Amino acid sequence: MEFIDALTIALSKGRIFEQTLPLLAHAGIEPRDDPAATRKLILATNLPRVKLVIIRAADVPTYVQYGAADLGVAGKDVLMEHGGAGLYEPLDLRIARCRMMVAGVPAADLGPDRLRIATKYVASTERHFAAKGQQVEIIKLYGSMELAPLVGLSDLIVDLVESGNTLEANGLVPLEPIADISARLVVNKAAWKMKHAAIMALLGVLREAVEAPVGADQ
Ligand code: PRT
Ligand code: MG
Repeated sequence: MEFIDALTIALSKGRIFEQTLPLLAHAGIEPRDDPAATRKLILATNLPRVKLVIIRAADVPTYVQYGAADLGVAGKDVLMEHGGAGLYEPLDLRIARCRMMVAGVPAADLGPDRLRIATKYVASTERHFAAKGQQVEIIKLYGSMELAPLVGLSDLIVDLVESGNTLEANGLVPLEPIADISARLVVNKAAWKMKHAAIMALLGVLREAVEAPVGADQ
C-alpha cells in the first residue's frame, strides 16, 4: 500500500520489533535493515515515505508525544508509567503479552503497611497499593528486580511475568495481579489530525492483521 503522508514509526529492539514486523508486513512495510544487525537508529523501509526509528522501549511514548515519531508501539506497562499525555492509543496489537504482578517469597505477607516494594514501575505500583488503601515504600530500580527480596532490599517486587521462569529461578512466586499487559499502537495527537488519511489507512490494515485468525495472514 502507499501512504499519502510521510510516516515515522517508533519501535524498540527485541520482542516489540520482532512481533510488530509481521503486522507491518501486512501493511506492505518492510524495513531495509534488521536492528539486531545494524547500529543505525533510523531504518528506511521499502516505502520511501515510511521510516522506522529504533529506541529504548521506555522512550517510545516520549518520542511520539513530542511528534518526533508520528506513531509507535509501546507496552501497556510503559504507557501506564508515561501517563499518555499527547498520545492516542487506538489499537491493542495483542503482542508482547505478559502480566504485571506483585511477587515475593512464597507466603510473603501482603498485609502490613510500609511494605518496601522494589520496582521500575513506580507509578503503577503507587496506584495499585493506593487503590487498596495501603501505604507502601517504593524503591525505584532499573532492572533485575528479582534480586531485591533475596538480598533484603525489599519485601516484595512489582515486575512483568510471562512464563514465570524468572521468578521461579529466584525462588519467588507471583502473589497478586496488577494488570494484563500487551503492546499498543500509539499515535501523536497532532499527527492524528495532520496526517489523518495515512494514519487511518495504516490503522485499518494493522487492525485487520491483529484480528486475522492465526496463520491466516498473507
Ligand atoms: O530490555 P530493555 O532494558 O532494553 O528494555 P525493556 O525491558 O523495557 O524492553 P523489552 O524489549 O525487554 O520489553 C519490551 C516490552 O515487552 C515491555 O515493555 C513489555 O510490555 C513487553 N514484555 C512482554 C515483556 C515481557 N513480556 C517480559 N517477560 N517485557 C519484559 N519481560 C521480562 C520481565 O521483566 C522479566 O524480567 O522477562 C522476565 C520475565 O519473563 P518470564 O517468562 O521469565 O516470566
Ligand atoms: Mg527487557
